[in-house]
Amino acid sequence: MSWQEERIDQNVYSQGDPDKWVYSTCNICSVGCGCYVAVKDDQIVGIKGNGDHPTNRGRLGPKGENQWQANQAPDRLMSPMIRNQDGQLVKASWDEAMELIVKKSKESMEKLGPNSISFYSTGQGFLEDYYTTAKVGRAGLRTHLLDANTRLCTATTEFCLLQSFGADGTPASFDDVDETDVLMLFGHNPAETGTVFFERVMDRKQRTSKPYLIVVDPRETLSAKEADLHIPLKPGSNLPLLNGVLNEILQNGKLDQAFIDSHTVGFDKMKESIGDWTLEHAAELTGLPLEKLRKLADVLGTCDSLVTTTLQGAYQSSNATTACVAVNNLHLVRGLIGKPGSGPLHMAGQPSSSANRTAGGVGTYPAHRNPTNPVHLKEMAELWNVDESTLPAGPEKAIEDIISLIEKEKVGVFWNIGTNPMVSLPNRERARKALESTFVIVQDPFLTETSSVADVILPAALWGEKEGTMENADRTINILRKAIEPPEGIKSDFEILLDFAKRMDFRDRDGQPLIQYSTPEACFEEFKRVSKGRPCDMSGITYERLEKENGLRWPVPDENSNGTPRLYTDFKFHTTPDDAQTFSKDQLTGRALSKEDYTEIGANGRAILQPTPYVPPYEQPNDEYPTWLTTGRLVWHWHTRTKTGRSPLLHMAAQHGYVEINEKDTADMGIAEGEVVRVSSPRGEIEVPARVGTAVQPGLVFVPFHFGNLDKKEAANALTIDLVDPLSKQPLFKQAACRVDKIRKNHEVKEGDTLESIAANYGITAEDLRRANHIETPYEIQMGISLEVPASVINTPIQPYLPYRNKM
Ligand SMILES: Nc1nc2c(c(=O)[nH]1)N[C@H]1C(S)=C(S)[C@@H](COP(=O)(O)OP(=O)(O)OC[C@H]3O[C@@H](n4cnc5c(=O)[nH]c(N)nc54)[C@H](O)[C@@H]3O)O[C@H]1N2
Ligand SMILES: Nc1nc2c(c(=O)[nH]1)N[C@H]1C(S)=C(S)[C@@H](COP(=O)(O)OP(=O)(O)OC[C@H]3O[C@@H](n4cnc5c(=O)[nH]c(N)nc54)[C@H](O)[C@@H]3O)O[C@H]1N2
Ligand code: SF4
Ligand SMILES: [Mo]
Repeated sequence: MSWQEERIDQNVYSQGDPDKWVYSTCNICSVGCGCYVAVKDDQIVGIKGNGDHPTNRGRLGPKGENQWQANQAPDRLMSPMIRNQDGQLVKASWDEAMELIVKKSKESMEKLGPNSISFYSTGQGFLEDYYTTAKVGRAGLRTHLLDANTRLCTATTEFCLLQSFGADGTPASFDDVDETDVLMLFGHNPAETGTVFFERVMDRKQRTSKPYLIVVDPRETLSAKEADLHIPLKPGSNLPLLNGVLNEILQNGKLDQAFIDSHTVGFDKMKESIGDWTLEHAAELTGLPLEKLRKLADVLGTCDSLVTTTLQGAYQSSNATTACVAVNNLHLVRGLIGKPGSGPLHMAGQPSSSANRTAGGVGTYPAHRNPTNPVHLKEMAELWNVDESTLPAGPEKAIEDIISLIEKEKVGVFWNIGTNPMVSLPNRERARKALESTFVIVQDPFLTETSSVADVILPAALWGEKEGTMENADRTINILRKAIEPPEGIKSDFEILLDFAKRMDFRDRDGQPLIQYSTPEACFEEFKRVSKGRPCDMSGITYERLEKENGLRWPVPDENSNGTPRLYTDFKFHTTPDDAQTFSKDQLTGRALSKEDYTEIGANGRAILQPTPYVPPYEQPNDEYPTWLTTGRLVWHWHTRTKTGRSPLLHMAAQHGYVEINEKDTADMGIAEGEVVRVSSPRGEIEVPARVGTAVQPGLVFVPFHFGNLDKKEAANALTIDLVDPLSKQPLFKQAACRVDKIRKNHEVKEGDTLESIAANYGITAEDLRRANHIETPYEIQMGISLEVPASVINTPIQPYLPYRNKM
């Protein structure tokens, strides 16, 4: 059973009732909560949850409730800008900006060939934008350099699904979470990153004590605090954990032999690849006690239903795709997929990153078509009415590949839409140098850190000011209606792309304009035709239905279909070569396989049990950098804070960067709460206050990545490593080696010094000085002794957060 009852959360600042409430969807995270936008005098004045929406039954989280304040921010971009000869960004007209882009694009195509223009887009736009990017990019410009911040986010979702099931699309849905006996959150902290989803889990758990909750996370997160079984493994040891546990289950667990025989291939190879993994070996590499591993193997090996979610602790970690494939293997050998309450639920993060993968705005062609399969390219050419030979083919190019191509001067235009790579890319110093060397377009509602490398800035309309659809983490397509017109002079991403296509005069085979639609709805209708017969078939969806029925899960093959809450109920997978979205990759090296290789696997509709070879983390703590660094999120902020930093409440709740350190480590190092310390890695360093606690294990520190101001030394990505997973090419944000150093001065105590006077001299409080030196009473200081004075102390607290409100 889902939510026990609806509860309408709302946050409205309006004198008198709003003039209207407009149907929409929260544009923050991948949970995809239904909402209504309050409009008064043509301004957005608030938001409330949609009580009829099955995902949230009216609930909203703190970011959901406060997102609309960014629309009102006084510093929104109101006109395009062009960098002049003096290096200054100056206001320009749309015509000037777009003509410059057209000129640069043509120059680049002429000089460097079509594959020299790169779109780097987002997981926060609309399906219609992504489909248009795919068509403009591939059939218009004929470039294969299409990627998005989804590479940093959910590339591993896609690749682990491709490896095991042949196509993207997560098997289980939130409905299965409502039914399952056991829920395993694997590297996923929804209490802070999917608050309404976590409330939904806890709403049921409080009433029925189900599901049994397992949380696999090196930190004791707010989610882990609610777990029946918390697995605080060492950073980077997901695969040793899974290989050990799975091998144990193969020996002693309840296998579904009939399922394995009828619906999978590759059992022997998979088994062989983990044959040496004893629980003892797993215990050694994960740092976990043997009893914990036995307990985990027992629960996972015997439960009658199981949903496993994976997120960044899996995707941005060592052996990312392989560990997620191991999760798929677990579900397959137990036959726990395609059945009520069972299946992997490989999550998304951003509100529509899944839509970008579905619509073909990143690596693969629209509607899960394989860019290395001539059959699929031919279909695409027919659908777009273009010459098949003009469509770029081959494996995808990821952002880190594109950065390398920029460094080799092979990219003439880099078009950045709805993402802020100067804060979000790993090893940002390298990325900055690369982007400074090419022509960069930044399309964003605000001036961001990435504007510093922009040659042209295009101001984009925000959520609430445009119409379109998004796909959430469980394949639900939701609609967002336009609540208000954007401020004058601002265009939506969709309109900007259409304008570009028109100015470039892209044509189809018959000499007609390549893009013939002019509204998001007409674009969606075209995408429906493109999706027909594919795994994500949306033929039965209309904008009207999406609003009336509060979202629909694909596939929706016709108007009589109510959508598909669970994939693979017939145990038929997308693994016949001409159905599959991929010919898959070698599980160890990531080398793309050929059609012949894939045909040889002989899956033909059966799921593939892939081998799961282990590779130790590339960078591990060492003498110079003895500490593990991990990075991630706080409940109060959204990524690079361009929206949440503009909401007074969210800004006040967490105002600056910090590093969280275990209290044992701070005691050893003599670091006081709030004391500014230096964290350095082989790539760079930051100086941020220490937060002392027990949530991180000793030997590990956590830095939130939300704070990336170029003028401050607090960006997590000054430290992270630009190493990617060989299959998904997703960066390894969750593990690097670092060191923490005190940045202290010494003070020789002289006659007349008091704690107060010394502290005042250095601009800190006497209390901070006392704590930094473990002084119990003010009388302990004597002349001649040397006191350690923290460089500074910043003690702005982070607002505590209660993970679910039913508790109150
Ligand atoms: N408040 C908030 N919510 C968000 C976002 C946001 O910015 N702010 N962003 C959204 C987006 S785009 C995404 S992708 C999601 C991300 O959502 P999550 O994945 O839930 O969030 P993270 O904090 O990135 O990472 C999750 C956990 O991985 C753990 N971890 C680190 N190393 C390992 C490891 O080796 N193994 C395991 N098992 N775990 C490890 C970390 O301790 C962390 O608690 O959140 C979405 N929701
Ligand atoms: N160290 C570390 N780094 C990470 C991660 C981590 O866990 N640790 N997580 C990674 C993950 S999972 C993600 S998803 C990325 C996120 O990283 P980014 O995508 O770079 O972060 P955002 O702040 O979400 O950037 C979105 C941008 O789009 C703009 N925007 C908002 N609405 C619109 C719109 O409608 N149109 C346009 N054109 N622009 C709009 C915003 O103002 C903002 O500048 O960060 C990644 N980087
Ligand atoms: S859980 Fe996600 S989608 Fe729902 S209100 Fe919060 S941020 Fe928005
Ligand atoms: Mo993400």
